[in-house]
Amino acid sequence: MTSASEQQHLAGPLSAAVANLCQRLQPQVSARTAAGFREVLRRLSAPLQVAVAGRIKSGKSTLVNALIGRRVAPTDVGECTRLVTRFQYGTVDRVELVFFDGRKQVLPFDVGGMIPNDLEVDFDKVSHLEAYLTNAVLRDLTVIDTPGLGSLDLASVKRTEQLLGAAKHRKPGEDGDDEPEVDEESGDLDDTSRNAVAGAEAVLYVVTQGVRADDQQALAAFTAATASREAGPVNAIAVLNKADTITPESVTGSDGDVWKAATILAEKQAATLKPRVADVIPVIGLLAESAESGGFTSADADALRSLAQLDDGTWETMLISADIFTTWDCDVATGTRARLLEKLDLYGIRCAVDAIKADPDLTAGALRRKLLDASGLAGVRGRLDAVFRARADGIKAAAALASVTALAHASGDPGERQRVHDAIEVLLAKPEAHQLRLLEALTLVTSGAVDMPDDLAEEVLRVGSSAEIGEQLGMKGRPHKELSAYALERAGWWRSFASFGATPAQSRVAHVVHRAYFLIWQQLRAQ
Ligand SMILES: Nc1nc2c(ncn2[C@@H]2O[C@H](COP(=O)(O)OP(=O)(O)OP(=O)(O)O)[C@@H](O)[C@H]2O)c(=O)[nH]1
Ligand SMILES: [Mg+2]
Repeated sequence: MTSASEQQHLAGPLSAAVANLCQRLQPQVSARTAAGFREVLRRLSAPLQVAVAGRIKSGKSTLVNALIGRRVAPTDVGECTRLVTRFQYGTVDRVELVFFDGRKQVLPFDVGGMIPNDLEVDFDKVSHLEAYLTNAVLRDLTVIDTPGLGSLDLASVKRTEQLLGAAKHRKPGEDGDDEPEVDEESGDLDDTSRNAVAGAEAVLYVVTQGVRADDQQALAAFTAATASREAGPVNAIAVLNKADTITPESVTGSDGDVWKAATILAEKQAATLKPRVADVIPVIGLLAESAESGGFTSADADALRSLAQLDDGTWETMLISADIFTTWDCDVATGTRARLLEKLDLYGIRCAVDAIKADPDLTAGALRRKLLDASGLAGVRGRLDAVFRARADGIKAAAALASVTALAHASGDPGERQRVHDAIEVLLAKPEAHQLRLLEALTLVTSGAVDMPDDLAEEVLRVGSSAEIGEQLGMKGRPHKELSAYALERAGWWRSFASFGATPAQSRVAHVVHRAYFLIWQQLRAQ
């Protein structure tokens, strides 16, 4: 069966160039490598694959629901949360359990329209879940919900790594009929494909208050799981989730404001996690999920209106803790209050009641929008668009090229490796494909593979992570003439750095940066 997502077009000219390269090389390589290339081609035409990763219970599934706009991933306890679930676009809502032997079993949604929490299957045999949903967001983004990294449950971790790293479970017929033979012929194909078609091309990393020292390690674990692909500022952003649970009093400069405290903490965490991630954005996943996925109802709005009638003293007392909130004697039923807590938590409830007090005529719809605003989801969406969607072409093409290189290396045939290498060099020498080389250089620098002085690393990051010339030069809005002169000056500087003073590894990066500036200068001159 072919899902709608597989009929998507390529993300842009860079992906098209790499697809073209794969197609041209196919007749010149071994059957095994060619099978890998077919997989790369399939992946190139699918939407960008974004994995939502992070520690256990950091709110990954909640955020996935908010992003998709539907409460479909089970949150809290249950078996599903231990499985990787890939949410992709489909013309009919459908969930499939995928077994390690490639078998699939359709799962019915539960009464609430969610993926069922308890699966009556042999867990050891299950690889992952594939969810096909009609939600428009998934047309150009496949979202992969993962079990918590750093989880003590080794089996879950292994499954995650396998899925992020493996391409074992293809749909029948997808890779041509010769595929199974190749598979039997060589036990290596799975490993090769694992490198070639690692599941995630980008990562949304979920942290909560106080990045622990081993969160950095968890991020590195993601990198390891994506095999040949590094996570870096081009393809990784982080969110500081559960911002509502931050005690503002513990954050200097917050003036007692939760959101301000979250923003300050997010900036601090960005300093810790950079340059592994582009940004750390505060968000309240729970509020976002309730407001965005139909969880917040007019009955909830009515209950909040009743609560808004309480006198200030009672109200402040009730908000001291979740326990007091549910057990305090008041007209709103205890069950209703528990439900509100589950959907909004104390901070969301306070926000909603404040909004009602400020405008007693607020409709349920308007209240829902207020909660959505308070959740910070728009900020996350904005960054997803700016970092992932806008760069999907570059990210996908770079990932595919890394895969092609890995496939050629794994072939064990020096002639084949050289042919692939030469073809890639020809591709990268073209001005229009230079962006790929720049992305590669950027990743080398930000991952620490190539050591650069901080100011130079910063410059590589700036030039490489934007497609807008003003931003690349760090001179947004400045006159054309200034931009042009600066680009030329930096081109010259990087060229001499490449020749004098740089280590061989730095020199390779410097050549790429030099050429990037040169191409910018050429482009400015042509305008
Ligand atoms: N207060 C608050 N609670 C949240 C927020 N986001 C998620 N939660 C709660 O945190 C708990 C865990 O959320 P999940 O989305 O299941 O977390 P997860 O990271 O997917 O968990 P695992 O998959 O088990 O690792 C749930 O009870 C959520 O309701 C948030 O922004 N604020
Ligand atoms: Mg989960």
